[in-house]
Amino acid sequence: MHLILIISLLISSIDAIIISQVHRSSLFFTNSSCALLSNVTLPADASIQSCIWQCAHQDQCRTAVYYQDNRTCLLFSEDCQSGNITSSGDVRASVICYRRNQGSNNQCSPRGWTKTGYMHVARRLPIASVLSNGKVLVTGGFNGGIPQNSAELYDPSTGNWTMTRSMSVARSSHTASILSNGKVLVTGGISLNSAELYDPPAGTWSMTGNMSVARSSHAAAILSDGKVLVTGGFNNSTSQNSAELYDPSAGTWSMTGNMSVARGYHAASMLSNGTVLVTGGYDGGNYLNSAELYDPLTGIWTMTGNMSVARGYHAAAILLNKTVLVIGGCCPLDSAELY
Ligand SMILES: *[C@@H]1O[C@H](CO)[C@@H](O)[C@H](O)[C@H]1NC(C)=O
Ligand SMILES: *[C@@H]1O[C@H](CO)[C@@H](O)[C@H](O)[C@H]1NC(C)=O
Ligand SMILES: *[C@@H]1O[C@H](CO)[C@@H](O)[C@H](O)[C@H]1NC(C)=O
Ligand SMILES: *[C@@H]1O[C@H](CO)[C@@H](O)[C@H](O)[C@H]1NC(C)=O
Ligand SMILES: *[C@@H]1O[C@H](CO)[C@@H](O)[C@H](O)[C@H]1NC(C)=O
Ligand SMILES: *[C@@H]1O[C@H](CO)[C@@H](O)[C@H](O)[C@H]1NC(C)=O
Ligand SMILES: *[C@@H]1O[C@H](CO)[C@@H](O)[C@H](O)[C@H]1NC(C)=O
Ligand SMILES: *[C@@H]1O[C@H](CO)[C@@H](O)[C@H](O)[C@H]1NC(C)=O
Ligand SMILES: *[C@@H]1O[C@H](CO)[C@@H](O)[C@H](O)[C@H]1NC(C)=O
Ligand SMILES: *[C@@H]1O[C@H](CO)[C@@H](O)[C@H](O)[C@H]1NC(C)=O
Ligand SMILES: *[C@@H]1O[C@H](CO)[C@@H](O)[C@H](O)[C@H]1NC(C)=O
Ligand SMILES: CC(=O)N[C@H]1CO[C@H](CO)[C@@H](O)[C@@H]1O
Repeated sequence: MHLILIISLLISSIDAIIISQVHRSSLFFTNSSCALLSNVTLPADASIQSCIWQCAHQDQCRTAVYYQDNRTCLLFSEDCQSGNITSSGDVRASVICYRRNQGSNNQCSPRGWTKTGYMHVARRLPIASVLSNGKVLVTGGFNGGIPQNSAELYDPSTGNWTMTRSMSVARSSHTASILSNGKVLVTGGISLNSAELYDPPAGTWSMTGNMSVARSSHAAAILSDGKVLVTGGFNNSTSQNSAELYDPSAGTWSMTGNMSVARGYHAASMLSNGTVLVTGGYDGGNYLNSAELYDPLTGIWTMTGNMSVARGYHAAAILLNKTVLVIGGCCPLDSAELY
């Protein structure tokens, strides 16, 4: 028999609604679709309220599950309900659905894809940047083959997109990098050597120094000193071996060492020791298996081991243990390898 109490109360100083569903003589499995944020063992004098308090003080927490028997308080990042946290058996537990917004539904989002708001402009090859305020800035890309200058912001809290000011120049196959001052540097695009900066609080763009070389389908990496390294790319149809550095404090570019191989459609990954690894790409005629390392202290590139296959238009990700995972690539590849 489940005794379900629904109590709504406002915790002072926190703009939130607590809905407490207290299930007694029940075992709650936590293999639900909700993502576990943390698992806290509360002290002996703890209560359900202490578990609510834990949740109320974590920005991402939506649901708390409290096991009375062993004072375990589990916090989840989504709105869960008893239907998702299956109950059976005879262990005493309490599920507290904590809701930050009265409007949010009292349900746990299933894992997988959920539709969210539509952008105002359809885009191929847009570039997305997560800003420090949590919003996502999307810039440029092609619409019907035409590069776009428009930009829009995604607000994760509402799922809505709003247009922000447009870039001065239409860009696709460009790069976007978040600087340590929170501004976003966009560089190049088809036949473009120009670069501009987006200021998130003001929502405005301003031109900054030009690169020496027009670059599209190039790659950018932020160095540990805050400078931005751009590498290769295409000036019209010619693949480039050069690389340049942007100094955010001066707003200027300077050439740095050339790569050994001219490449576009490659990937640049920042290794944990500050070295930049560039992998594969396309030189205008062939896909590339080669990889090279940039040393920011000397500005010199050195070849490193080849990948087992040539990859262009691929993706690279840094794993938590610092290993680099390169994935897929042109035409199309299902293989992946680790550096
Ligand atoms: C959750 O785990 C329980 C016990 O292991 C199992 O019986 C149940 O089918 C699982 N539910 C889901 C949705 O995976
Ligand atoms: C919570 O932590 C305890 C102790 O470390 C562990 O036994 C338990 O399995 C954890 N529960 C979950 C859902 O991770
Ligand atoms: C507390 O009890 C619950 C329910 O039996 C169990 O899932 C959890 O692992 C327990 N946690 C600890 C730390 O024993
Ligand atoms: C969680 O609850 C939602 C809403 O009731 C449901 O759509 C979803 O399938 C449930 N997920 C699981 C894993 O039971
Ligand atoms: C930057 O390059 C563009 C052409 O790509 C040119 O119109 C502009 O004057 C240049 N700006 C500076 C500061 O050199
Ligand atoms: C692009 O390449 C052409 C040669 O194809 C060269 O004349 C031009 O200076 C280059 N422009 C830039 C900005 O790199
Ligand atoms: C690069 O391509 C653009 C557009 O196709 C063209 O207008 C420009 O003349 C080309 N530049 C060079 C240097 O080939
Ligand atoms: C870098 O490569 C360019 C050609 O892409 C060449 O003009 C330049 O001299 C090279 N720079 C150095 C330092 O080798
Ligand atoms: C950084 O790591 C790379 C790849 O492991 C290595 O080749 C390079 O020598 C390291 N650089 C320094 C300064 O340790
Ligand atoms: C790397 O691959 C290139 C061809 O893409 C080849 O010329 C070169 O010898 C290879 N290097 C090593 C060390 O295998
Ligand atoms: C890092 O993780 C990868 C993938 O699991 C693994 O192959 C590799 O050996 C790990 N490296 C280290 C240094 O633990
Ligand atoms: C996902 C989504 O579209 N969210 C909201 C965007 O804003 C309108 C109101 O302008 C809401 O109705 C949507 O639910």
